[in-house]
Amino acid sequence: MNPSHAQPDIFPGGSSRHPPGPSSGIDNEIRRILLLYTDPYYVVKQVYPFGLDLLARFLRRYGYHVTIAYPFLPDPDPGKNLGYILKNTRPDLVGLGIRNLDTCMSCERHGDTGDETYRTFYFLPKIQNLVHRIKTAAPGVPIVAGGGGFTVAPGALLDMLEIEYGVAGEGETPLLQFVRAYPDNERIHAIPGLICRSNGTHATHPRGTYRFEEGTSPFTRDPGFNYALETMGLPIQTKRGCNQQCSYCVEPIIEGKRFVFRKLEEIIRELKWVVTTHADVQSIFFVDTEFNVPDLTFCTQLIKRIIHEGLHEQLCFTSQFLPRPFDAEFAALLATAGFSVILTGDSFSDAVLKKNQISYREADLIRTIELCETQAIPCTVAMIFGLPGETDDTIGHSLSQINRYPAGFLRRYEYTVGGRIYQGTPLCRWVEREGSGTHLYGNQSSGYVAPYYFCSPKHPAALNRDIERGLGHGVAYENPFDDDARTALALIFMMDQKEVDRVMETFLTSPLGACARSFDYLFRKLSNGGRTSEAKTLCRHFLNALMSVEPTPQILEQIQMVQFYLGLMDA
Ligand code: B12
Ligand code: SF4
Repeated sequence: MNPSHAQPDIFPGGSSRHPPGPSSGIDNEIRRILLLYTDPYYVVKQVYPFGLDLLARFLRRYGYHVTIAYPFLPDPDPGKNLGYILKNTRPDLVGLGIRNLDTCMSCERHGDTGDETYRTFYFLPKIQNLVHRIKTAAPGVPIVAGGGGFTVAPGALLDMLEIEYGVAGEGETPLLQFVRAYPDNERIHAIPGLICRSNGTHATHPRGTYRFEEGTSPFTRDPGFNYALETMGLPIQTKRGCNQQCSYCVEPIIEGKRFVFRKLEEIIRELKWVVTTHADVQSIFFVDTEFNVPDLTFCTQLIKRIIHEGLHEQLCFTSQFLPRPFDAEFAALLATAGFSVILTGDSFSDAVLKKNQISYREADLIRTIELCETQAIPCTVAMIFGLPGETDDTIGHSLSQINRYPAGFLRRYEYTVGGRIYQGTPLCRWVEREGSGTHLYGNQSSGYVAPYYFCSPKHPAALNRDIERGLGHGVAYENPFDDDARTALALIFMMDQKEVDRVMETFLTSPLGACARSFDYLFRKLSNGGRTSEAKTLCRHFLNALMSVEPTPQILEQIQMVQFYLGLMDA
């Protein structure tokens, strides 16, 4: 019997008692934990595996050896990467981090799933392959799934992936409890938030109350994903939850309808930690559902503290915001603190907003757009066309407002077409009530895990063509899995994973496009890391490659830059 199973209680997170983990000397079957980031879209948009990072930090506190790994890089073959990861980590447990099921977008030119009405990226088939490979290469090792995407449809995902355990919602405490209880079924079945599948049925245990780990452990970010921190912003959460009911949205399901706030002191302490430890990080992404809900009190206090501490002189900030609540005083504070705003501004039509239970109205959206303009705050308005209630007239109205407040230096528009139907959302309930048929595209599957959209008044591809005509241009999401971009990212990833020899070997045989995209980052990391000899080799190889092609102004500029770097190192 596993001696740790003799423990009568299960420690909640943040317990002040020292918990018996492997570090306490008590034998425990699970010691090495592999947390696998299963997001294929990282290859296109490098979003840091923040959820897994919090889990790793928490479990390490209890003495477990935890590795976060990414199977879609550096080799184009995930099977090869996964084989390498499993061999190196020899895990006793694999945690599958499922952040996204798909991209939520129905008109992706380069998407891998769809028909003549929609096209998108659907990630689950790739995740299924990973699970299959894990089971073959590491038979008997328990697999526990979790993450925002998983929480949307836990039962259906366990079935689809043919695994037994998952965690809905926040994973720190349930995963610790699982690790300590496994394989004792009785104890496993008592874990809040855990969902277990056996013989085709699911046993779900209500989620426990979440609380942030405050002041208990040092902050960390995994250096193996450093590039994500420098490009997409370093994620920090100030609270969890959303009390709104926007018809299409899964976030109240993922984070809960009630807010759990962090202590301001802790957020400031974390920001100061970023400044002292991450010199190359310029931007913080507050990954809250919306930064300015439920009202302006908490976020205003935070921004004032940021300014008071002078943190705005070292960092800039981004987050998602609702158009209401948002006033002139708040906008002025955001501007002083150096915020960029991603505005959840689904539609300019009050009829559509109302029908979709969205709390703000056109007047709020316009006022916030104007306030951002007055305060010179960079603002991206994120819209959705085709939600219930959308007609040619409402679309025409939204397009005319976009043209009235056009995209420019500080203002951008992004839009998606159709509302992705996810299990448990008001939109899903509405579709189920109304019955199948009109305005539904994609595949209705168990748990709504496969891409499935509501789109009115016509199918997504046709509606998108209308919108592009109305705007006079497309708002294209350029996200092809481009070969050069992929190779460049693989090089960068290897550098973050400290595989310098492999970086050098691959760089010297990579096409110019990949070298050009990765050179800056690689050179910076090599020279800052004291690897001058490798930095010089990198420069010389890149210079030779640049000199062997047609000398366009851009190539000449790059040649000058590399010569400048070489000069500095030779001086
Ligand atoms: C902030 C955010 C962004 C930011 C990220 C910025 C940054 N620098 O990190 C931006 C705007 C860039 C972004 C981009 C995208 N996003 Co986004 N994003 C979010 C948001 C609001 C928060 C994510 C977050 O970091 N949360 C904080 C972390 C700590 O929480 P967590 O991930 O939930 O982790 C906890 C638990 O889930 C659990 N857990 C996590 N992993 C695991 C693993 C195991 C084994 C266990 C047991 C538990 C567990 O424990 C963690 C700690 O408690 C979520 C919605 C939400 N509220 O979750 C959407 C969300 C995840 N995004 C979504 C989407 C669709 C995207 C994009 C695909 C959009 C697009 N088309 O480009 C891209 C994907 C990019 C990528 N490569 O992943 C969807 C995914 C839905 C789906 N289809 O599955 C969500 C749910 C939003 C929505 N309303 O639909 N996103
Ligand atoms: S869209 Fe924003 S405000 Fe609406 S439910 Fe989702 S997270 Fe909350």
